[in-house]
Amino acid sequence: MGAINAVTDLSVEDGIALITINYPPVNALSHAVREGIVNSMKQAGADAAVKAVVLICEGRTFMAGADITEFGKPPKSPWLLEVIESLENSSKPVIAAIHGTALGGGLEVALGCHYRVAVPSAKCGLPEVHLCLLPGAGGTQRLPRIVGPEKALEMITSGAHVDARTCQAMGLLDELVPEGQLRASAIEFAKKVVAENRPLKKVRDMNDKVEAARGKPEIFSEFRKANARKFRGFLAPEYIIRSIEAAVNLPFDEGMQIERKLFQELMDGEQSAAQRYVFFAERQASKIPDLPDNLPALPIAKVGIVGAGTMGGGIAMNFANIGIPVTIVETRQEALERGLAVIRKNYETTAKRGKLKTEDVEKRMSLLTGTLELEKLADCDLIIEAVFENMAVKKEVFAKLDKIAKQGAILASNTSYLDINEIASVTQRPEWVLGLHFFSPANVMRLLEVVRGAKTSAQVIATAMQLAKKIGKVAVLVGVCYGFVGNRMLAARQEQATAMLMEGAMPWDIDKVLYDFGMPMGPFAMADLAGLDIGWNKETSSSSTVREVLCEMDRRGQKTGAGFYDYDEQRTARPSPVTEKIIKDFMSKAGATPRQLSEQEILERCIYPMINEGAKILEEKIALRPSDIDIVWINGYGWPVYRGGPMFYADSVGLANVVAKLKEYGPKLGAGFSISPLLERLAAEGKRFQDLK
Ligand code: 3H9
Repeated sequence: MGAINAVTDLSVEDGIALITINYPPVNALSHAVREGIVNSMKQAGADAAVKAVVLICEGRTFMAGADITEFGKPPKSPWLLEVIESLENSSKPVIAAIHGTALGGGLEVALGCHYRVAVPSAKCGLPEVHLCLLPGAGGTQRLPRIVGPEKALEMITSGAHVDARTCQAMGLLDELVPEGQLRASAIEFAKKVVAENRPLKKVRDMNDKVEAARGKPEIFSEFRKANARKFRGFLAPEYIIRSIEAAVNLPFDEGMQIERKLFQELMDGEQSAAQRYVFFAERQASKIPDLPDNLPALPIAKVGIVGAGTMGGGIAMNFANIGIPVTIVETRQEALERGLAVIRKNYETTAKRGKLKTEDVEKRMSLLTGTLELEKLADCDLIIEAVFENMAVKKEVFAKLDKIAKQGAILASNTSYLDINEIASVTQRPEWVLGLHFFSPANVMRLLEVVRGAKTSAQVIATAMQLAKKIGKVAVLVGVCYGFVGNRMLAARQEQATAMLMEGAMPWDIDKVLYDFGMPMGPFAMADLAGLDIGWNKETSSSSTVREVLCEMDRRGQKTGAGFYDYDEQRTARPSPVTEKIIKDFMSKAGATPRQLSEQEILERCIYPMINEGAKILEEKIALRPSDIDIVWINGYGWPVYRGGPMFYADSVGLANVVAKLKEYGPKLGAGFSISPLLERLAAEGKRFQDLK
């Protein structure tokens, strides 16, 4: 007894063997962990003094899954299935003792144990779907046997982390034990199992729930139908459904074979490669190479927001949600009241959907203070300006804030395009100034572009990155340029989409191609949603573009019932003959002959110029790494995660192919278009963006 290997310890207390795994940070089931468990089980099995076994983890969590870093490498025995068999086939009861998160392969290991106990703060889940996988170590076969196929479908296709109490209610956990006393309580539980001579409960043999669902294919067809929108484009949910169908219709061992086959197909596919890449890309984004290690974040106990419009209100909610008081400043009382009322309505809607307790609506609202005096922001640790997108206006606000804000306060602008350095220049403290570019709706969208000015201090950046995580955002550090990473690339796409209108493609043709690619909507549907009059000026409008003409006709998007599309009462979009005529009139005035653009051309002309712009962004060091650009597009613009982001997508298409196509389309791409030297170099060298170090 004692150390089994570098990550596993085996000890015996009062006849109970304790297998303790210690493999930081998340006890992922790497080879050493698997080997440690199997060897411990052998020893515990052979030791006559051992009556039962407890499997427990050190550190912040129970096993959080298979080791994702091992995927794609040659598998090494013992495999996870052997580990689980060694637990399930043990002649002595095995109890999983869970804290933190038992996820993926970790939960599958726990399902291989005869009993499961957990502390109330623990969570269980099978999140493989987020990696475009299915639980491949029996999860799709065992979970339905405990919780029934309906709940298993929900839990595995959503990948949700389910809290311990709900798990106990579903029968997934046998007992909850006091917080902080897992080890002692699990040993007590094991002793009870021995004393009462309880049976070795093997989940594989629990057939009641799956048998009850046999001959009811509607369980699956209805689930497919109800979730069709949510699953659009994703492979894994359908594979998961099929695997659970096998659990219902076949004996356990045959179901396991189906699970294995489906798992392997997913693992070998492009979607899983993309989603595994995104998993690490997201974590990489928070790592800033030139910040000193362990630079402490500044405390942010009070936040000020200038502007109670859609953005300001949404931003405020992020902080109220985590208990940070926010003071919101407006220039007019009615605008302030309207802003606060919108926030309240948002919270109430969430409460109505059961996602927020009614008392929490009041609690959060009570953290928000509205005022008309900028001076009230004097004691804020962070002030975020969210006023009209105009440099002169923003400068005026910052000059005032510089006089009002206390020393050591961070001053942020929520600008989407403007030069943070110019904004910072009107203050005496440019090192305290940065951009925090939230995406609309700011309380929902996960992306935060943290814009580093030329003088922004390291500590201010570190604080912003950590704060972003606290409010549930994915932060990406970007440099100063027009539109930063996201909107700058969006502009490249928009330019092409607009140009194609003048060649014969209609807005709905272009939107359809991007929707089918997996985007939530195309550029014209997006423009209608945002409002066509953003940046439009009635006084200077001169019917010079399709968009201007639409605005002049009061077709300003969804809010006016018409824009590029016509909308009915339910806001369902229909292609508009009015828009079509406007476009055709423009074409005939320009003497252009419409032609049929293929879906391939539409897709390539929308996306390849974006990739090219992304490469320029890398050359100019506006983004730290290609994967950061991908994280921006996935979290800020709904780029389909199963395509890994635009830069990953470019790698999978092949950079030489991208360059060849850009050259072919060259004359159509506009006078200002040029191919990025970085893109051209990588293509010539046969390299990928992922090879950039
Ligand atoms: C699976 O199990 C397949 C099986 O069904 C079948 C097999 C046959 N492996 O997120 P954090 C690293 S698929 C390797 O920042 P948090 C992560 O990269 C797996 N590494 O912490 C990071 O490294 P670094 C199913 C992993 O507290 C560090 O741990 N399981 C793994 O915010 C900290 O991570 C999942 O999909 C892993 N499995 O969140 C669970 N997990 O510090 C995936 C994490 O170098 N994990 N790392 O950047 C999570 O959801 C979160 O990490 C967790 C902690 C909630 C656990």
